[in-house]
Amino acid sequence: MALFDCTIEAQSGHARALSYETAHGTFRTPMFMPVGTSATVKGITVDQLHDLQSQVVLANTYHLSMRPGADLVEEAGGVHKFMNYDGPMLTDSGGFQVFSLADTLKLDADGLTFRSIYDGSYVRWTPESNMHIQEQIGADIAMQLDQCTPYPAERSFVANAVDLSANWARRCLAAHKRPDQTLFGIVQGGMELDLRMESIRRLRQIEDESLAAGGRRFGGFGIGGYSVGEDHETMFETLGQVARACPEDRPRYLMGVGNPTTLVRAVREGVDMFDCVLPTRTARMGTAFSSTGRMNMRNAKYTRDFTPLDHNCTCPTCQSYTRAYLRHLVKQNEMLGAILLSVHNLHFLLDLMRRAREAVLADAYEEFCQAWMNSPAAKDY
Ligand code: PRF
Ligand code: ZN
Repeated sequence: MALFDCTIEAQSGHARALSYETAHGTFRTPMFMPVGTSATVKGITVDQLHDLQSQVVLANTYHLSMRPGADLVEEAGGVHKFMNYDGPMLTDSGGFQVFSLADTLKLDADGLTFRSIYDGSYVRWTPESNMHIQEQIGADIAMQLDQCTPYPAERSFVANAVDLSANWARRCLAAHKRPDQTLFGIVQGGMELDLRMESIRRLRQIEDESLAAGGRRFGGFGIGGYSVGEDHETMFETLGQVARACPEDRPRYLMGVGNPTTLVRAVREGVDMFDCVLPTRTARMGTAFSSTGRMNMRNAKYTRDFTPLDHNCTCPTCQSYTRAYLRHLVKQNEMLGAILLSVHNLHFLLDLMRRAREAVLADAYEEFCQAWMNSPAAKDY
């Protein structure tokens, strides 16, 4: 297998099981990617990630380029060496962080200027400089610089973001050179189906022109601009058509979505990859995912509950610790509480996607989906 080869191993309805080659090993979809914003999945060691059979870790260009800086990560030998992780990694471009975190943001045709959340200093990014930073960080997959629109938004504003993101996609693809790293394009267009289709048409055209000129193609397609405040049904009105209009022979990655029921439904629509801070962030707030729905571990009903967190879970936390102990840790703000719940929540989503994959391989995805939707957990997410 050559680098960035993508094999469709099975399909069940629109749901797919892919395998994808990177310089740090093969990953298999459907797949959830834990978020390691600052080159760490908060509270989790790389050995624990390995034990959880996590496949790809996502890091953020925005955060790493500010602290400790892309030069330092490069000097360390790249992000893998820096964080002692040898599996596949992906960096988000920071397009989303800039638009969601920035208080002062100036956009022009050439790029954007914003103030760092770390020290208020002015930062200037162009598609070219962003590609250089992501090459310095050195993840296996880089994402194009894009403009994610909020919801609701004026149609003309969304149309403009589609145009800008397409122009940046062209410049990112032309500037991207690192041979052991691939670049994903990103689809925008808000909730407007025709703008989404226009965004995909532009990405395909950019790729054709690049290939004709002896350049590279996109390694996959990010689907951005969803989960920005709209309700789930609004997203699902267009998501399936958008996912399936992306090239069939490469991964489709729904960015920033981690709600278990949404994952199960999005896979049915033809989405392959997901990332989200939800499992680790909710863990730090004392909430556990479970086969019966969300559990707030601060709840007094767990005070004398000496049973495992989730009877149906095989994770290390559920093998060894009781609800009463976890409640105590969370109530006391002990860091072990956040760690043990993070392990459990990550296991929950990683395992859900492993089972989704098994269902696709058995051509039984519809049954898997129905079983999930009928389970007590489904309504809670
Ligand atoms: N663009 C990028 N990263 C993202 C998003 C996006 O639209 C989203 C939207 N849910 C999450 N992360 N570059
Ligand atoms: Zn567990």
